[in-house]
Amino acid sequence: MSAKTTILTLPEEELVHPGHRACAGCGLSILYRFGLKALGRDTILVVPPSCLTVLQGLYPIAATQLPCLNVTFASTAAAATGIIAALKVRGKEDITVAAWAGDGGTSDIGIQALSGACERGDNFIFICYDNEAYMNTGVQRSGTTPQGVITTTTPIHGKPQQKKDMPAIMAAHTISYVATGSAAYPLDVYDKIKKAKTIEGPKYIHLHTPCPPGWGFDTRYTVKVGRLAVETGLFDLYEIEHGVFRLTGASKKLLGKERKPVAAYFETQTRFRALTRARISAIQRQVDEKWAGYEA
Ligand SMILES: Cc1ncc(C[n+]2csc(CCOP(=O)(O)OP(=O)(O)O)c2C)c(N)n1
Ligand code: SF4
Ligand SMILES: [Mg+2]
Repeated sequence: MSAKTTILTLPEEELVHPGHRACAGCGLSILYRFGLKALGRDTILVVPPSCLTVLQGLYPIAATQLPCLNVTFASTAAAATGIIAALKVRGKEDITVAAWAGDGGTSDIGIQALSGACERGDNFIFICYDNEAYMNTGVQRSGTTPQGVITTTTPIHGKPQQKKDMPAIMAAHTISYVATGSAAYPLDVYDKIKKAKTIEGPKYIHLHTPCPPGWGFDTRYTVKVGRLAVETGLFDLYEIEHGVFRLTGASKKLLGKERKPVAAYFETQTRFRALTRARISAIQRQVDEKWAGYEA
């Protein structure tokens, strides 16, 4: 891979304006800024209903500089397919088509169109920002909400089910590039999106984006919370390139080292308040087993 981008080599041009409408401390807003820098001006965006539609606002006072189609939840990837076809007819295949959808719009409502586009091999980048609930409508649980999390639809004991493993589902489509990233490591995300642009066919990037009001932490701790998810081994940074899995960045550095206990992450957020000691121990065991697999 080419040299890693640093804050000194990051392009200065801003494609997201400072006056956007996301909450203070929004993890998505960090990665949208870095992500659009990586995608560049020759990009058409496709966005379903989500906090991102709020962040952007509507033309002519949108907070971003790129053309964007706001589409229905279920049709994000299908709309991207249509744009790719139209660009082909016009001989403009050098334009990048990038879908940005929330976890609800990706793992629940948009999954069939995404699966179809990937099975067809359409040339686009699908980016899921995972704030682990339906935040825009008031914190309802989604397929990627972790087990035990309190949401407005799992208000007493927390969500009983496990978090849906979207990157693994996308890797099962045998697409050429699947990667994960975190708002705590935006330069890593920048490099992964840049790399995705060079690969033909469908690319899927899954981003962990802490959300202060939905997760219950102070707006100044977004990066700290995002880092803890990685340092405890709960959310891992990796790439699956042409079927080959490798840990990257901060997760790769954890190999052979002692990870922080998962409880250190849970303590930072009120959404985990229903977790009992027994449940935390069970989650710690699951994480340890996953990492034993990585070490092996
Ligand atoms: C078919 C349909 N159902 C419900 C809604 C209402 N709705 C708008 S945004 C949203 C939440 C989206 O959640 P997610 O995709 O995780 O994005 P986030 O809001 O968390 O950024 C919902 C349910 C809608 N617009 N369309
Ligand atoms: S609710 Fe969460 S994801 Fe949505 S704009 Fe606010 S901080 Fe960002
Ligand atoms: Mg969400």
